Amino acid sequence: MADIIEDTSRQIADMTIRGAGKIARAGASAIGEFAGSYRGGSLEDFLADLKSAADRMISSRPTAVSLWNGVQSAVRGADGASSLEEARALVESNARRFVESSSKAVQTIASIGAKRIREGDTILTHCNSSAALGVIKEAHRQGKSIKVYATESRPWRQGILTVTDLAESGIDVTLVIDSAVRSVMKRIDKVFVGADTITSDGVLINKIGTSQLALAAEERRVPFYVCAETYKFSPMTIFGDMVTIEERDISEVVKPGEVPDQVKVFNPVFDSTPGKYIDAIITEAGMISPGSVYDVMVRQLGGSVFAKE
Ligand code: RUB
Repeated sequence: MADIIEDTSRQIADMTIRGAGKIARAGASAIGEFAGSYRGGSLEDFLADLKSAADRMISSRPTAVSLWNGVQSAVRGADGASSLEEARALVESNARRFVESSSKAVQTIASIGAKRIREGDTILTHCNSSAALGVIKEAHRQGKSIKVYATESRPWRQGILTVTDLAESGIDVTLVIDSAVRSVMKRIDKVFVGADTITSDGVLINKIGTSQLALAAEERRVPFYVCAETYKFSPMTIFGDMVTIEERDISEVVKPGEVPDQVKVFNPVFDSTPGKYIDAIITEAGMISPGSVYDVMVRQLGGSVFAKE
């Protein structure tokens, strides 16, 4: 397997590259680079190697459908090319287009989402989502005086990235441990989180603990917003496929020897939040209700959504 594919999938698997948007862009770029530097013989060889590269990339993290969508966007149409050169050029330009459009989507979400934030709002966010942080930072950039609470997000503590980013942007930010969520909800006006995957019936799959934010928000009638580019919508869920919830190594939770050997450790890293707890999903195509995900997906993907093998 080409170095670029091996290196990028390893960095995605070990979380050097993380966050659903970033892994999608990294996966698509790696496939584009793979095509650009391909030095094999025939078109058939290229298509076979491209398929292996795409499979390898997609398998690096199982939950975020963004990675699947990014890689599929990069390879789309290659099998209809009439020469190796045409196929390579197509994959390179597909990858570039995906990276550009996905970065633009994050900016569009920031400007749409910032409209939901009012002067004086206190916001809660979870983990480290570029889409959610884009919204919060855009509201601050517009001059709104806001406060943010950010969860630590055990075990990887992505909350440290979040509070550092927000503090460096000049935002008043407070770090809380994950189990403080229900307790701090009384201070919160709005919750903004990101998404790894959204199913066709509007269920959110995001960092473990997201669903407890949603429950605590529901209890206090605090609006709960999901910031998600539409490539986080999962076409496979239309057909009833379940989203795989990644479980990671127990070494992320306990140090060697810290607990007796017979203790089992369960480390699921994402959870699911039913659409009934979500007030709106902020996408680059506008703000939608969880119940509209299917329609948006069908409109965007057209007939190709039903072309599942
Ligand atoms: C990150 C996480 C983020 C989403 C969205 O989990 O759950 O909320 O990926 O991120 P991990 P973004 O750290 O395990 O990748 O909005 O940046 O795409």
